[in-house]
Amino acid sequence: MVQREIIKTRPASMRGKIVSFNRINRYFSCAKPLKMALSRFEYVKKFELDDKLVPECWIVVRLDGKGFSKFSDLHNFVKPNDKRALDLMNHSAKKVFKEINDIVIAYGQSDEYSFVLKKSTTLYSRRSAKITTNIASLFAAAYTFYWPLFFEGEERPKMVPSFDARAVQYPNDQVLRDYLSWRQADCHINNLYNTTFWALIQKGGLSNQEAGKRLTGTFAKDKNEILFSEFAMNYNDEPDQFKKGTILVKDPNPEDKKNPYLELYQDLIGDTFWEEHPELLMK
Ligand SMILES: Nc1nc2c(ncn2[C@@H]2O[C@H](COP(=O)(O)OP(=O)(O)O)[C@@H](O)[C@H]2O)c(=O)[nH]1
Ligand SMILES: [Mg+2]
Repeated sequence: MVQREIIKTRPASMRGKIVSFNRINRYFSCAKPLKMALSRFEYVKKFELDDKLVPECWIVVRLDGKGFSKFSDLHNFVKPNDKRALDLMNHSAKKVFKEINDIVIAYGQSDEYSFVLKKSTTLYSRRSAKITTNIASLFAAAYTFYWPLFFEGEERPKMVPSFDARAVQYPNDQVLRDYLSWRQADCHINNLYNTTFWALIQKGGLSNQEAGKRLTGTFAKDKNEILFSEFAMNYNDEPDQFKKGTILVKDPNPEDKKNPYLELYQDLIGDTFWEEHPELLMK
């Protein structure tokens, strides 16, 4: 249809000849036919859904490694925690932090990371898909790019890692704090379970199935007791990075200008952390 309109008005020198569409466009200096084509097709934009996040809410983007059970096995991650993998997650998160000014705080554990954007952010006009895809792709690219820094002697991972991401809106400070507390509680529960599970296997000689069975129906105090009485392990002595996950915030007075972040492994469920960083919730 568009082509026919153009052909009708093309110059005598081109009439009756098979002339490339490009050449016709060039003759008309591109402007007119392209514009016509644009307006003819532009209606397709109406099929796009508006996914703008509402104003004045905290935005949390949580990404999660896809198929990381398999990914961690393939790369022989230390069980239950591989410090190299966790540090690589933190390093990749810092890259995201650096690129996106409006991130206030981030929290990571296992194969997941949450990024909190300030309430007033206008990043991508608050369009959910734009924000989540940008953060997830940046993170995945950084994870691959920085792999050799953490996995010595390896140029890159053996398979391409990927992360899914979602954006969730939290309408006030309390819900935001509860969200972060939820992720940290998840870290604690999983880590206590995994630490006991792998102690039963690696030190106690149980099979995976036997260890799983042994832990069925146990509470936190039972797992602490198994670790203490059977393996002389005090769960409290496990590294804070494993027990608490990683909190990332900007360092107001960085010693190293290239690394202007504080990597904290501390409790964020209680009030202390928030009292020490009152500026975070003012954003
Ligand atoms: N060995 C090991 N595995 C890890 C570590 N961090 C994450 N993982 C693996 O990643 C998985 C993350 O859980 P989840 O997202 O539910 O599993 P996914 O759907 O396979 O990505 C865990 O179950 C572990 O198998 C680590 O430090 N060491
Ligand atoms: Mg995962």
